Amino acid sequence: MVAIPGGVFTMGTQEPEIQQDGEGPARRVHINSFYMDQYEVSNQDFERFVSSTGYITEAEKFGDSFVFEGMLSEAVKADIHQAVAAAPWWLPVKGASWKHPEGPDSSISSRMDHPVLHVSWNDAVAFCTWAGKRLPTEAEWEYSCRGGLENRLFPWGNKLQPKGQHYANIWQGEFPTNNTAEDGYKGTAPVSAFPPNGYGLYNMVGNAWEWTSDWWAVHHSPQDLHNPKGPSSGTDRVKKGGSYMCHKSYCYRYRCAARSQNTPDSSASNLGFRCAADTPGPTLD
Ligand SMILES: [Ca+2]
Ligand SMILES: [Ca+2]
Repeated sequence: MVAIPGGVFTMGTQEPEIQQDGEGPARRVHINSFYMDQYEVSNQDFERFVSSTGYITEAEKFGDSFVFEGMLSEAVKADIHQAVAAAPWWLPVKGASWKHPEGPDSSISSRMDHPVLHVSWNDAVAFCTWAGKRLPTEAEWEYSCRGGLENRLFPWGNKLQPKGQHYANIWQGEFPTNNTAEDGYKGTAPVSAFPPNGYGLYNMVGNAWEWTSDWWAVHHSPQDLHNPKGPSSGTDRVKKGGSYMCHKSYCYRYRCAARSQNTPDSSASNLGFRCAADTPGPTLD
């Protein structure tokens, strides 16, 4: 984990790109020092948790999970006859889980250092609790994402590709039909890929979406806040950072101020997490 110094920052933005997501208004937020995982939780990390606890994820209990169509084999696709009307590229795949991210015929054996996927908010909380940690609040997550920079779009600044270099795993080409993988990755990348931000954190934007502890709401007080924890109740939890599936044309959410949501039992092939803590906590290595 990395020690994140306490401080005050501007959360959200006065120039929201996606109005309905509640990216604004910009507000001053004070954050106490805390610790943040340097990387997204990897398959290797999650396997250690499962082998020591016997934990069964919600996707495994439900028997299916959502997978991006572009990652599926023809055999798996031929078996599916329902889709999400608003996002037809999401297919519910029987047997998809963290161990089998694209369904039963897929495996994580060559991706142990990639982010764990198909973990619900409830699964993420179980992992962090086991590790002596907790999920970050949305404010802690965004403060971490900004890496000490004020009012920038991305963890490294305002330019998506400084000097033509890729700083995150997102989508190049036409979504959802043509993924050129110009950044080197069609799906997820290792959790240590791409340069870290000013706090030494990797893949805060892109790669896998990351759960936070907050309930979702789109109206925020413009007042100064100290260590906000979000609304006291709700139906969905906040996720941050976007994923390898994000393209500016339809999901410009690989920005620190961007946000989205899912129900706490949802899981998908682009959604993972990292943990935070008040003290450094036990190391898992
Ligand atoms: Ca990519
Ligand atoms: Ca991420």
